[in-house]
Amino acid sequence: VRKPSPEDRFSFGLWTVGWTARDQFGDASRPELDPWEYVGKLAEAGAWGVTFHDDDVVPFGSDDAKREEILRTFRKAVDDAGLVIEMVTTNTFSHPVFKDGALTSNDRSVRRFGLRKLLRNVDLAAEVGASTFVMWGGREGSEYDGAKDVNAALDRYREGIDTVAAYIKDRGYDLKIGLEPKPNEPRGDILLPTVGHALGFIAQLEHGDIVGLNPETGHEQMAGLNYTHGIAQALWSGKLFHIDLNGQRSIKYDQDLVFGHGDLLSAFFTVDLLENGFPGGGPTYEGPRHFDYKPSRTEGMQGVWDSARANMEMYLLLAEKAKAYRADPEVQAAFESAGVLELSQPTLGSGESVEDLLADRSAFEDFDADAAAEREYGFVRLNQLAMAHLAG
Ligand code: 3MF
Ligand code: MG
Ligand code: MG
Ligand code: MG
Repeated sequence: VRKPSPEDRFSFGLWTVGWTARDQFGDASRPELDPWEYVGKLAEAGAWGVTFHDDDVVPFGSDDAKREEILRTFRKAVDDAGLVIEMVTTNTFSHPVFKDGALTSNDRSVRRFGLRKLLRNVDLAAEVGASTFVMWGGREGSEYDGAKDVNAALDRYREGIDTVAAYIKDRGYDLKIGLEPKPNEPRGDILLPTVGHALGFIAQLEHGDIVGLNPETGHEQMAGLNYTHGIAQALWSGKLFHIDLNGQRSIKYDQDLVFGHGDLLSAFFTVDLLENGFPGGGPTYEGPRHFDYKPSRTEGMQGVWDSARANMEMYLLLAEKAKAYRADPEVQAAFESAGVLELSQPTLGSGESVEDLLADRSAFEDFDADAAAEREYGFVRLNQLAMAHLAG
């Protein structure tokens, strides 16, 4: 497979390659480098962009002078490396002050502090030229149903997101918000657990026009859901603003494996959708190919860079296979006989009213359901063609 290049628009969270592998049960297994030490290596590996949480670059609680100095050094390194800062996000989950959430903490003073931290980071995102402001509310949730008034929590969540969105508009920033759903971990249950919950929430916002989604592969799969269907519905809703690609093997703790190292077949169809769009046409994803993975704890610094490269290589391998799959005349014929393309045809004729449908005896009274039930769709053959391209 060819080498990744900036045209591929691959980007990485600084917290991915920068993860020192401290986990629930063990200490760090890798050294912590300064933030600017990662960017040159990312560019060398073929990445185009880098993303970060405020605290990934400037330690929590740094004073303004220190913050300015660190940001200057970091931005120079990013520029020197030729990378783009395409997305900025806010850490509202690490400091214990956020143990019951930021925007939905039961403690009002914590909510006000969380909102200020977010607004300050919106300014930074705009300043560094990011186009997406991701908000993952990892601590917004509960372990105990009695501990959270979910009606009030959603009111506060809406108030918080609307305040941030209104601020973006008021300042004239060219930024969109990407909400990142996750079902659980670190909270027992997190609010906005899936793509669908988040879409329902966005519909209730006053400034929902600039609020969309940043769905993560593993987050949907942790809930046993289909990631490709999730991003498909986000696309259909005009809300797929950004993506977090990674790997997850079934319903268990959040693994953050390399993209494609979890459910490979699902990853194939994810790339097929991102690269080739829906079979019958429709909205397409134009954003960056962003990875949110963790180099496994067994890996040293060599493993960090090998795993970063592996994400891009997996994506490019799958993109090649997905192109060949779509171009294959046998696949096109199988699409046709499976009705995949027929689904794009509206169910009612153009200008047909429900009265016309009721008057159409061929649609019901004279419809031979048993004969229609005889139709063979050939979905297994179609899937086998996909498998042959994937494994071949
Ligand atoms: C956790 C995540 C987060 C978010 C990030 C926002 C630390 O499972 O996925 O990574 O992606 O906070 O971009
Ligand atoms: Mg994640
Ligand atoms: Mg994850
Ligand atoms: Mg993520």
